[in-house]
Amino acid sequence: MNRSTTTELARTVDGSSLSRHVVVAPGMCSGGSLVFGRIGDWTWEAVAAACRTNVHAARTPEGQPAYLSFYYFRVRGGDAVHPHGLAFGDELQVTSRVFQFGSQAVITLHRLAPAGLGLADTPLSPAELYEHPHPDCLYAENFNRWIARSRPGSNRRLSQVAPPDFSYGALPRLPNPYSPRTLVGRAREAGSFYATPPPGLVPAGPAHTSEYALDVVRDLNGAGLVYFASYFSIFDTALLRVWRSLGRGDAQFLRRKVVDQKVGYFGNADPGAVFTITVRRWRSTARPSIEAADMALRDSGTGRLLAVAGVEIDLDAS
Ligand code: KGA
Repeated sequence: MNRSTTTELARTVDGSSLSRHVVVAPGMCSGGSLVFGRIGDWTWEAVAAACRTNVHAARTPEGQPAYLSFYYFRVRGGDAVHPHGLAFGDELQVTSRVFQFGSQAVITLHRLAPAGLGLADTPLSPAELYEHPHPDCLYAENFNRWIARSRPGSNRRLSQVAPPDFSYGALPRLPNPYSPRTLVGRAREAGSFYATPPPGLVPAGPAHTSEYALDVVRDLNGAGLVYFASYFSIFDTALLRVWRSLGRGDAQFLRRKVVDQKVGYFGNADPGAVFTITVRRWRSTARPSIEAADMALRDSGTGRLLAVAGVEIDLDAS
């Protein structure tokens, strides 16, 4: 079939949406963070197209590099498409839509549908993602804020600065009830997405704490920042240690089905940083196969909260 030899064909659906046919290739599927990296690339492409901004080489008004940084990343796995369930050659229809979120931020929503569902020409509405998601599809929500380094060469204090050509006025607005601002703000304040435990979740066992030394080979992106997708793999490294301590095997970890994952990014780090990661587990009383991990990543030297993650996994699938 000719189509399956083409990895991606993006087309603009309207001023705020991109649609593409994707054949899953080795660079976007694994038990790690590759798929999140790819979704993030689609966010940048969608924002570049919708805002007519050179996202990939953006500059502050003073001419310093500006980055469309990831501040919150949520992904919800579906029955057919879920983050670690993609295989070489799977065909997807990916629809991405960008929403305005103030003068220095954007929200981008993505639907990864099995190509056979025929959703290529169905626009992605916020109500679909937040209220009636298709059970087979993977949905992702990216909240990005424009940043620049406050001091050249240091990632420790990033500040909000949008490039002068960032044009967001024509974008649709995300309806207020769907805004992740309060959810993320609370997670930052509490160091947890589970400060108010969701109904039906009860603590499972004691908290685990481990250290992770920033790996400059794997964790930095081409701009020298800790790569947003690496936060996923750093949290997964901590979670895998917990699974091993429970006697669970690596094969089971690789087969895990993520039904929901949230990551909030509150700070970056420089080479030489060591992180302390705390993992608390929860289990569902209604569905015993559902387990949640509530994780906080802090700079070991200063105790500063850099990121928080919450992940819900269906153990039956692994
Ligand atoms: N609880 C406690 N303190 C809070 C808070 C809360 N809920 N909300 C805000 N604050 C504090 C915050 O700590 C800060 O205090 C001040 O209020 C302003 O917050 O001045 P202080 O004492 O430090 P605000 O307005 O949210 O700004 P900020 O957090 O200071 O700065 C925003 C950014 C986005 C710069 C910051 O959150 C940040 O650095 N986030 C990490 C972004 C990141 O590194 N993403 C991954 C990088 O990679 C990436 O994105 C790409 C593109 N990649 O890898 O390819």
